Amino acid sequence: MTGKAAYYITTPIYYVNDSPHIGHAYTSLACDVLARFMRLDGREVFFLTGTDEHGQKVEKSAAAAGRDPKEFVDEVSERFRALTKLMNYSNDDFIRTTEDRHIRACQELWRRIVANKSPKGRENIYLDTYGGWYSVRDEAFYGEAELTKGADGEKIAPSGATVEWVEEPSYFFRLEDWRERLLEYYADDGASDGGASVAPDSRRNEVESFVKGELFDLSISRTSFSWGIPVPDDDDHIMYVWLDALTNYITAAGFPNEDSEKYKTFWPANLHMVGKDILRFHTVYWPAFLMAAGLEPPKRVFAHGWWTNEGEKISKSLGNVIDPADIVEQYGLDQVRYFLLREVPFGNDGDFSHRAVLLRSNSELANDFGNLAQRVLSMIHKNCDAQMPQPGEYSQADKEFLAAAEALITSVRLEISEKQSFHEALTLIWAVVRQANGYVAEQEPWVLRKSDPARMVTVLYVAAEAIRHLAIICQPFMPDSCARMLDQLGASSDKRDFTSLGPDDALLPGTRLPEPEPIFPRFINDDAKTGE
Ligand code: ME8
Repeated sequence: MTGKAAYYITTPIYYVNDSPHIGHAYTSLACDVLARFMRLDGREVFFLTGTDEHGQKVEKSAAAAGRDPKEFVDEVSERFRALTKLMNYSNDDFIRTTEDRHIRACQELWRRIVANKSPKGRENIYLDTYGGWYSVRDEAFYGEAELTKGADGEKIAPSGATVEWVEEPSYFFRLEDWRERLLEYYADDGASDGGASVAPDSRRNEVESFVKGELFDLSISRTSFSWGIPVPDDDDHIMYVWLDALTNYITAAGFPNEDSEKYKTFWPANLHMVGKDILRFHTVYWPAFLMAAGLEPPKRVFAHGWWTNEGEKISKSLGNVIDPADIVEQYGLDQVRYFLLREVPFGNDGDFSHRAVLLRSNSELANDFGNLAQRVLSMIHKNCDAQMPQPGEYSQADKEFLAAAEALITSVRLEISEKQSFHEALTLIWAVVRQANGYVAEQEPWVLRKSDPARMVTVLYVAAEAIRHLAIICQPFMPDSCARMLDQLGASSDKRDFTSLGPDDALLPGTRLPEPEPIFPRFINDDAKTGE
């Protein structure tokens, strides 16, 4: 979709019991690329990330560290803020669930859910006693039938986490009454407005069959610990951490001030990006809570897959957690950003391996793209007096090649804005990168230098124009490297958005060019470094 409609995109807010790892970096990276893409496409964007700071898991982690919970969350939250800087995310806000604005929003949401009746005319929330299994690690309740037996006879949740028996007074949300409304919500294919409400399709099928099955009322408050947001008018209860956490998305949009410009502009959110493990919370509980409060559900939830490390599940106990700071230091930020979105079809699981990062950095970034720019710019520098040359008349081959570069944005836009197929978008872009290399190889400007210097100039200009298109379109993925490439091309800094694609804002002949420098280094495949 093009046009100027506002776009609100969110990452999950991260639990502050942990340090940032590659999984956290991945979800937010996908959002960042989408946010940058939408801005370059002329849309007003609000990109939110932040930290999820309440609940039993965080309370336990603080206690284990011998710290007061607030002091603990203040410190750990900063690590996630640092991640946003490290990864060069362009988030517009960083929300913390311990902030007053959020506590206010949660309590108001609760009140509204209480004030409204369910579609079956019943109270949405009622007080009872919860007796059942709870996993602190997942912050989730499980039915007996979902559990398996561990090695020592302990009960294990489908996620692999252990569960404990919980019995305490609790408020319940009448989830079952919202089944029909939820099914209608999943059926909306959103063809004119950003796609289906749950994506990819396999995930939509998964939640649909969950909701068609037996739906238990959801326990939404806890009484056996205190690190959470008090339930309005009943201080003995704190809200279930997922109800609290999910509400962050409307807090940041200005709720409960629904008359605010921000709320009117950005709610409902266009896209909640999540990992597949938290699909149910976002596509069942969250829309049901919102509908019960009389608010609109998000337009779309996209669940991506999980990363393994060199074939193994990533876990603290295996000691194979990948710290984004380490790989950024080793390979460079834009190389990591490119790799994470290129390596795996977005939505599928994928494996991180040093060999794969090296291969892609060397062959696709250094060889295919970096060399292309370096060769063309060096020839211009040497043979055209370090200025963007004035091209002569275009040949048929020039026209066809430039037309392919100019058409690229249309197919890339479809893959990114509507399908979140980042890998497909990169495949399409790289097809043009390869076409550009083919063009230069075929036209042989180094031969033309002697035989037909005027034609050489045209060839170099056409190649530079194609590189400008590629660098503009790649900006969301690799902002710093593309900015450097556009600087080297002498592309005006206010002509780098998608409206500048096409011939009207073409590179200006006569522009002085700096000495070209390689943008993407080649990595030596050092066995010691890869551990292979
Ligand atoms: O779930 N590969 O927070 P979180 C890919 N606080 N993604 C991974 C991953 C991996 N190996 N490991 C984790 C929470 N993730 C809640 C969210 S939102 C209202 C509350 C992803 O810190 C995971 O799928 O445990 C999730 O999207 C994100 O990291 C946050 O995980």
